[in-house]
Parts: sequence; C-alpha cells; structure tokens
Amino acid sequence: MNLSLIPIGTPTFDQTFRPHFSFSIFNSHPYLGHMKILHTSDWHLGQKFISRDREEEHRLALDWLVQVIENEDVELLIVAGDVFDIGNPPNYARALYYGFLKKIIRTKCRHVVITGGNHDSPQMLDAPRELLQLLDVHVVGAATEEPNSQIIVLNDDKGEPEAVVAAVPFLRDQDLRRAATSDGGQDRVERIKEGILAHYEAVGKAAEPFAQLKIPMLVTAHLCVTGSEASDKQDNIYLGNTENIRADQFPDVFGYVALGHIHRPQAIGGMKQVRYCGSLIPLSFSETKDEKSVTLVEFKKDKLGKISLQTVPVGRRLKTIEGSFEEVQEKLESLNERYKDELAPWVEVLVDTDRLIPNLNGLLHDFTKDMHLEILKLKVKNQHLPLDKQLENEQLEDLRPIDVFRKKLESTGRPPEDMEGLVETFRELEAWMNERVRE
Ligand SMILES: [Mn+2]
Repeated sequence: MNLSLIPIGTPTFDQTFRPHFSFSIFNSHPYLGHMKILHTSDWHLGQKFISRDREEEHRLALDWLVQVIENEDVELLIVAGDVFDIGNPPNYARALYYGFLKKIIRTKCRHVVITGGNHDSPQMLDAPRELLQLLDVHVVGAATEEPNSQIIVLNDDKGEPEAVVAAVPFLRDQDLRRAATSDGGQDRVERIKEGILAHYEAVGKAAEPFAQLKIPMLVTAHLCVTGSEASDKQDNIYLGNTENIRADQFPDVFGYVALGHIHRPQAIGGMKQVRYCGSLIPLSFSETKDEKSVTLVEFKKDKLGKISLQTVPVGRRLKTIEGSFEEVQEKLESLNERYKDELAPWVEVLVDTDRLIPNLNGLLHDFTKDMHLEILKLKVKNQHLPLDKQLENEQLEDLRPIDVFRKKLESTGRPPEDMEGLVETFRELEAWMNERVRE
C-alpha cells in the first residue's frame, strides 16, 4: 500500500482501531509533510531533594507525558539534556527512564532523540545506545569531533528521511578545546564561547545537505543562551557570569532550536523558534511560581508551524512560607486545606522574629504532625540580631561552594582587586572538578 496515494485529509484509520504495538501501516501518518514534535528537557530523574526523593512526582509526570504523546499524536520526542540529576542515578530512576521509553515505543511516536546534559553522565546515557537505536530511540550522551555523529536522520517507514535532528549534547570542556579555532592565551570565557559557536557552525554545515529535502530540521543545545531567565541562581555551566551563545547565532538551516538547562519555559531573543521548554517538575523552592510545561512544535515540511505549551499537572507543590511565628502557623493551616488531592506539599518555612523562640523546630513539628504537608526546611530571620550575625545563621547547605569561598576571602581582609582573580581561579577549579565527577 503506497501511502503517498492517499489524499491529504482523508481519515485513513479509525482512531479506536490502533493496535498497542508498533506496526508499520498503523504507524504511518496520513498527513504527509506535517510533523508534531514534543520538546522536553531537564527531567532530573533521581533528584534528591533535601532528604527526600522525587520518585512519585516523576512517575506522575512521566505517565502524564505518555498521555500527551498519545493524545496529541506526537511523532517525534526530543529530550534536551539532564535526563538524570546525577551521573550515577539510583535504580528506581533508571527504571522510570526505561519504563517510560517502553511505553513510548508502543505509541505512534516514531522517533525519540535524547541528549546528555551537564548533570548526565555521557557514558551512562550512551551505554544502551545501540540497543535503543533498534527501537528508534537515538541517544547522544557526548559530542565528538565529527559533527556527523550528532546528525540524526529520522526515516519514515518507507526508509525516506522525514526529519533531521542535530542532537548536540552539553559541550564539555574537552569538546570545546577541540572545536576552538584560536589557541591559548585567550580569556577562558571567550575561548568557550568561540568553541560553542564553532561547534554549532560545524553541525549546521553537516546538516545543510538535508535542507533540499524540505523536511523539518531541528537542533538541540544544553547551555545558557543570552537573555534567558533562570528561576534562581542556577549556576552557569561554563565559567563567568556571561552567557554562552546568542539566540541568533544558531545556524539558519535549523527551523527550531530545542534548548535545555534553564528550568523556566521561555522563548529567547524575541525568536519564537529558539526555546527553553523548562523542567518537567519544580526542582527547587525557587521554582514554585513557575508553571511547568512541555512544548508542542508543529512543522509543515521544513516550515515551522504552531507552537503550543502543555501544562504539566502538579504532583507535589513546593512552597515557601514567611512571616512571624503566628503568621506562619496561619499559613500552614490554610496550606493544609488547599492541596488535599495532591501529594502532600513540601514546605520551606522562614520565621521572622525579634525574640528567640526555644525549640521552634519541635513546636512546628508538633503543630503540623497531622497536616497534609511536610516542613523540609526551617530558617529563622532574627530581627534582633545585627545583619552579620544573621548571616552566620545561614546553613552551609544553602550556600554554593563559591559563596563559601567568597566569605572566607572576605574574612582575610584582602584588597578587592586580589579577590576577583582568586574567585575566577576557584571557579575554574570547580568546573574542572565537576567535569571529573560527572564523567
Ligand atoms: Mn542542566
């Protein structure tokens, strides 16, 4: 049966008559030249949140994602990095990942493209690569020098290319050193920027021959694009506080740039085709106000069509409550009532007080012990203490290593001009160590 003979718009198969297994004819899309793509990233499976794991929320979110893919007839799924939260994720997180892929393979979604993020171990993601490829799940954990290794040509069931994804993962320092055109002596941040740009140019060139096919062409990136807004002090993965690339610097040959890394969904630089889809669930107390979503992208041949967001239902809310002891109690009571049909909210409490409250922790624990919520973090803002004493109350877990280093430096009374150089050196050391740890 030659599907190209079916007139466009003719309903070929009854919606109810779809088998649950993959079967080529039923997998064929009757609307030729049209493709529906789902862009998601930053799942962070296996995240440890203070003392808890996120298994329940991730399970709910991934089950919902399978439903979206089924209901919206998604044909290509892209996961743009940070599938896992750590390089060596717990077994339940791996089971969630493979369980999800198993369900996707049974839908009409014909292709899955997954790239590594800065949190992923490239080796861990790539280990089942060849096996997954047999199921049309394409994994690119790490970039190589050969740009073609990141060009994924997706074929329809007649073996004809129907889309191209340049699956560029998070670019590690060693990938960039290869790509950078100029030699040393240059500012590290500049060298990194140049390396990223050179990498995307090479990948764009490698993808160019496919442009004549007039099929959807997409590229992925896991980095900070100029102008992106994070939810809080999300660390820039490269050094310095500068962004890595501008939205208009991605090669024109790609009709859509699927970004990962920033957890807040947003289009960048006024370009609707350069987008962060955001994380799947809130990953820190600072993300509680962000609505989480995944992005549906439609293509007609090589032209970008409609872009729409699907809001992820909230599995568990992360809430920050602030006020006097009495206000905090009132807020806890109303929170207890509000989300009874969801998983118990996790709460960060900030008590604003001008007196010492003995055993505050115990008091709040007793107060909330029968409530549908859990206090995971308690901070006290003592108004009667001078500011520097209040800062001493900061808990180590709230500080980033760089903040601790700065504080230590400040306490040595060094001149400010000394400090910036040392801070930069510390950042380099940190980045170097992170790369080693994540490999
Ligand atoms: Mn990331």
